[in-house]
Amino acid sequence: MTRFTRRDVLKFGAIAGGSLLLPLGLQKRSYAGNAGSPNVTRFSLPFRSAPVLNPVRSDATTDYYQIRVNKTRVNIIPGLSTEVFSYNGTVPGPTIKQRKDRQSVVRFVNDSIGTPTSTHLHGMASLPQYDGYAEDLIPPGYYKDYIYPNNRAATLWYHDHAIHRTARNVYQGLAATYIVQDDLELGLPLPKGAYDVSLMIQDVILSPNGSLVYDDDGQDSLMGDIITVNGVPWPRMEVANRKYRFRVLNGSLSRSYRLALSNGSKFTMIGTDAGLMGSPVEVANFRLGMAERYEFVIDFSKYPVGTKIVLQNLSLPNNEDYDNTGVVMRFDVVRQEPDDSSVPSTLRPYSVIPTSSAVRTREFRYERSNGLWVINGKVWDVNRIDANPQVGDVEIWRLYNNSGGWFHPIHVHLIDAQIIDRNGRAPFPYERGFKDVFYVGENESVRVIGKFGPHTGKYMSHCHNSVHEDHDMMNQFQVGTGGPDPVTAAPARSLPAPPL
Ligand SMILES: [Cu+2]
Repeated sequence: MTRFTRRDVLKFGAIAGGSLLLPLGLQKRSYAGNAGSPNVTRFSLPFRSAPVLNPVRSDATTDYYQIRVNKTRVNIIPGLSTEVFSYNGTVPGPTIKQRKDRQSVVRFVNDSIGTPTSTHLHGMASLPQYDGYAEDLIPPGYYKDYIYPNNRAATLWYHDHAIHRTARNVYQGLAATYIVQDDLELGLPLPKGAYDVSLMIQDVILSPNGSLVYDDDGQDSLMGDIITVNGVPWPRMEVANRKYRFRVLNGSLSRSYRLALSNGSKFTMIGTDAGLMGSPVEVANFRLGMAERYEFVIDFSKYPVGTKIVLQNLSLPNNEDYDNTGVVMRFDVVRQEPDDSSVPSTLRPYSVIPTSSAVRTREFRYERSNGLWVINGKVWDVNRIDANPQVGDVEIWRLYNNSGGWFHPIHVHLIDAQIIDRNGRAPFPYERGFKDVFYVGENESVRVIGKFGPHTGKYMSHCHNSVHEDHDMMNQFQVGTGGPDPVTAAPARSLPAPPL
């Protein structure tokens, strides 16, 4: 197994990045010498959902899937060809839909991207060797079969997690939705089928010839000037005058959104990162950091056919941003349809974990130091363990960002946890559910509480601004003692692969 040192990766990054870097700044379109990405008329392109992936085969307990990680060309803007990395040829990749407690085996075949990949199924409690550990790489010409227990009903996503390459690999297209549903959820009268819609929001920069421009502003953040939903710039979604359930995921590298509806209507929030909340809550807008997922219902029956409602982004950093990043997509009410769905007042059993059940508190400070992003002053070290909870231990983690200049959405692998408070105040109403990403804003201290397990072994925690994660805001914890080694327990194997 190849291990990359930080120096190797920086060297490679400098070579690979040279042709991509353009002197862009985070400012309005009139920046010097560059016209920005090619123009796209907002709300002119039709909304689309990612394809759903069918298993190669199934048996009594397991569905087997195959995904080729390849280089391909897509049209992000009609008429312009863009080379991307993809899962099975599409950006975003295909959606996997699973039932809780059926197992998935997903084979990822790295056959043509020319760089190592690792796949993390974000939100799943996978064993360490199937969790997409950043140094557990699938080199070009190799494949790996990941086993997923599907032990949670939630909106998850799978994406690249290769050490020091995550931001580039995800930016180039390696991200997709993964949905697990259980009997409890399917028994609720929520909108289903075609009325249960996933939205992956991302932002990109394109050169005049259509190629992706990777500009992370000196390893700070990548802020795109085109907002895409499921790979389409500012799409227009035609809807019936009825209720829809939306599962929204922020798949951007560095951009946070504050979503709101242009007519001032409220979202009925029903789910957080780890699935349905205890009960729905109405909010006028909500903040969506990178990798966070929220689920909400919009009832379009309140509006006459012909109504157009824009999904807005109220979060424009420092009031200085590209044109058009304040809007995301538009819903056009185009037809009448009956609607037998409803949002029940109780969604699933949910209780707050008492702080008295915590056996210890740990503190993690997320800072910038000498041009690097660090946790408690340290960069990623595969040989260092920063926390060692035992299986079943409830711990409080205090996540602390002492900077007024940037925010960090902190992702903890393996566990689902709850936010206790933020700067001593209660979490926002829409955050009151189980989560695996915790938005730590400027000058914020966020306390989260969760139970560690069920697996033993090493798991990662990191900022989900992937630019920060790559340089080098990532650490790891060890649950219990021993456990499967994430790198050696199920290593990638060279192609050709035997039948699944
Ligand atoms: Cu960060």
